[in-house]
Amino acid sequence: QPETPPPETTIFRSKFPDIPLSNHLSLHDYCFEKLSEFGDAPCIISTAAGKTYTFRETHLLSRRTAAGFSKLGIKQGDVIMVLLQNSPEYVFAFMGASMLGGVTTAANPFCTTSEIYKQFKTSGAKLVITQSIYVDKLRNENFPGIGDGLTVLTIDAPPEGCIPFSDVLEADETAIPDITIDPEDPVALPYSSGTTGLPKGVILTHKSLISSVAQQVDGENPNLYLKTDDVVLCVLPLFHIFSLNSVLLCSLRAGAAVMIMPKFEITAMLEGIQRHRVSVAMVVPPLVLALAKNPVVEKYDLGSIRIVLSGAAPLGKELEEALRTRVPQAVFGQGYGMTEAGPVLSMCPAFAKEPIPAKSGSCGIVVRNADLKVIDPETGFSLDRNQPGEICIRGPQIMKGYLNDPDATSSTIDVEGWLHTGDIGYVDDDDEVFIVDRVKELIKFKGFQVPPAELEGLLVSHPSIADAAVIP
Ligand code: 4UU
Repeated sequence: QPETPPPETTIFRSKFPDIPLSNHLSLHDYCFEKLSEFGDAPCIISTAAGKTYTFRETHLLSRRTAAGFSKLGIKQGDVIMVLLQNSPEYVFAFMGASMLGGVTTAANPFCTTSEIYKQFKTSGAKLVITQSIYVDKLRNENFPGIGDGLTVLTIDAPPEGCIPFSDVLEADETAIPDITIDPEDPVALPYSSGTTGLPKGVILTHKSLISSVAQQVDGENPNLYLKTDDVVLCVLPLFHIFSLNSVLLCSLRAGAAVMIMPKFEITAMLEGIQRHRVSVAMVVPPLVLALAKNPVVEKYDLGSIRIVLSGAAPLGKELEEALRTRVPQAVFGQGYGMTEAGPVLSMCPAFAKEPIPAKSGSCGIVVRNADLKVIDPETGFSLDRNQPGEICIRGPQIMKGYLNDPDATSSTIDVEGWLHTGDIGYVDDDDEVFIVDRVKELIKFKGFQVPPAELEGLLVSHPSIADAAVIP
């Protein structure tokens, strides 16, 4: 019996034209490329420290950090681990590492000691930057001794054996070693369980992150139009790719300020929004819930907000409607991301400079300079519009692969370069992406990943549990 040939692949593209992408810059040079245009404009507003850093100051302090890391022995290709709440030092450490050709792996400070140790160990981190309250998480039998094999910097008063981060900020910025960065070199190593198993290091290169940022904020008609007078809310944790990429890196590139808050606390956030006239609020559904439902919101002026961008988890229509009544002047929409995808796959077109309206519940349109397809998860054949299937993405922004895990890499990115997301969705007649389900093993809690395999491992480690299966 002759088999029926596979149908032709239906590829979905952005409605906005492709843009030229840099193929030679390092991430820090790309982000600070327009320093001469807006060097004196505010870059980081720290609510906790009551301090504002201009773009020029942020660049200088990042360079000093690079020189300071170099003095501590960090070399090109080395990994540094960041275990921090959002803070200006996060930015200096990430950018400073990039300037040395280093790689940042960031972890949630709420992770347990053993989770942090696994990431520390598998990433091969040479240095940890944290806060004094989390230093105890680095003291267990597995970690090398602090100050004795393990270098730990704290951004506040250092406990015994730790080095104050302020030391690196005093290094001589002209002492950065002369290195050449290849765009294919890694710069960020977030951890994600992907479609199956335990968390793995996701290799994001200079090229991937530059491409992803450019797909959002570059060009004549940016898909996510950030202006130099924008103030972007940075309350989502920077150890998650949504905040690192769409909040921080996009704002740096576009010349917008970020208002950095160490953690989500509704009153502090509302005060910050009112005081600093926040204009772009990047949020996750639990934050939308707080903004839409908490009565304290009525006491504050949210009139400065022009964009609300929600992502990282599905958002119900009722919640969206409830939020609209609280910030009626703002354009509301979603972005759809996945750590491995660099991370942004699609973005609401109503955020563009020349906006195109989007429907409620949609995750926007596929980003520029990328291909998206929807496949039948059984046959792998591509599906047409309005037919739900597994979403796949291809483009210069996707990860290079998982660290030291060629099998997981090849089962996620196929030979044609398509990254399989494990999300079920469809593209409608207006090119808008709708996510309807998930086929991968993943639970999301407040936008954070909870890999079932990790919970199963924890459960079966209990002497009275023979076997366990965790499902959403
Ligand atoms: C339904 O969640 C993220 C990244 C999100 C992001 C990044 C930049 C959103 C907007 C933006 O601008 O990454 P991960 O790796 O933590 O989780 C990925 C998974 C997806 O595969 C999908 O299942 O999180 C889910 N997800 C969403 N689901 C992400 N965004 C959405 C969404 N609706 N808008």
